[in-house]
Amino acid sequence: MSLNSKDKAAVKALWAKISKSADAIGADALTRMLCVYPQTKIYFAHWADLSPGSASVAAHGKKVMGGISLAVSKIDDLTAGLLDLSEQHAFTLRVDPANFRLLSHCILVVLATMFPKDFTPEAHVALDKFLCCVALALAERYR
Ligand code: HNI
Repeated sequence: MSLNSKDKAAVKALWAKISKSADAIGADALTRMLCVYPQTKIYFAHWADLSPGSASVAAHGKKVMGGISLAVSKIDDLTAGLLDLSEQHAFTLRVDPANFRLLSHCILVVLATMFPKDFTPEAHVALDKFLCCVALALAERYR
């Protein structure tokens, strides 16, 4: 899976429209992941409150979207750009990389609901490919 120049342009154009809402997107995507795929709660058992919209969920949603923002800026070389984050998820956090696709799916759902006009089929396919590439880059350091 690789992104062509059309995909990259579509991702950047969508990101330009949605990035100011990144915190809200992150909080909703994380809330959905924890609700729809409750097995993901295992990684956040140390938080005081995992309920929808809690301060921990909001703070972490913001961090995740910071990671997505970094990925957009490193879109031409995601493997190198996300290597530190991959290292952290693989060795410190020990997150099963299968979970990356679950969060990616939730991000897509949130974008579709928050930005129905901008989330055209073309934007959808570009973002889906981008998030697959992000997940692949995050899995780089696992083995
Ligand atoms: Ni993830 C921490 C980015 C998917 C579990 N994660 C981070 C941080 C960023 C980040 C950025 C903060 C690192 C730091 O503090 O330096 N995570 C991303 C991105 C994705 C992702 C871009 C995928 C799109 N992370 C996931 C998934 C899980 C996950 C799918 C588990 C289901 N991440 C964590 C955990 C932490 C974390 C756990 C530490 C949180 C904490 O509060 O201790």
